[in-house]
Amino acid sequence: MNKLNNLDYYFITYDNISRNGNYSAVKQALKAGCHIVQYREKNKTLKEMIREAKKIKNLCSDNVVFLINDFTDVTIAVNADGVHIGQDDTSVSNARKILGDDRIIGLTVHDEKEAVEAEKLGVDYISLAPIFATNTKEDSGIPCGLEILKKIHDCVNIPIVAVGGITKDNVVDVIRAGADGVVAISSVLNSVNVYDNIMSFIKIIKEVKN
Ligand code: TZP
Ligand code: MG
Repeated sequence: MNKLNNLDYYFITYDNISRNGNYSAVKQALKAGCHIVQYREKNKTLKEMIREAKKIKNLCSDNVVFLINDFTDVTIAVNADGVHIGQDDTSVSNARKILGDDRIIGLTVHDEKEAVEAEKLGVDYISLAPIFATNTKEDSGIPCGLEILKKIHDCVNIPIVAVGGITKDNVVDVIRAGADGVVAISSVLNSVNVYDNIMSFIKIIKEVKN
């Protein structure tokens, strides 16, 4: 089974801006029809991360992909489906050595060269970031825009998740440019109703794809 066949809305946790915390936000995301969750935590100890990630993983049914940002050890400790890493994290080959062939590895890329290289390295999907300007991640770099997304879509054969500055106003263009899924952290979590928001993202995305 290809577990990455439903990426439409890709949920990334962000405790600081989630009104009722990560657990509640993930619960709403899953209820809204999200099939992929990445536990991303920059301010907690390893022990705290493992405890929280285990709880969140228990919310995820078998058809939901549960990934850990950055940490292969947390990935193994909570038996997650895989890891998501960036260009400055552990290498893909090291992550593969630790996690084996059955676990998913996602890699953030910023341009065509990194995207092509990522596919060669055997990652299961890439995220392209930031597409647009964002305040959610300080060091996210210069926005790459939709033209780069289109080019990458034309030259790689692995799924592409678009990240950074995505809102309901631009998501149609992002999907049309070739993204298989989108992340919209602030757009979704700054609202009172995470459930309604993700539902409408998924509805828009499915309409464009059909
Ligand atoms: N990686 C690159 S930009 C970013 C991450 C996690 C933050 C995206 O947040 P937003 O609020 O959807 O722009
Ligand atoms: Mg990272």
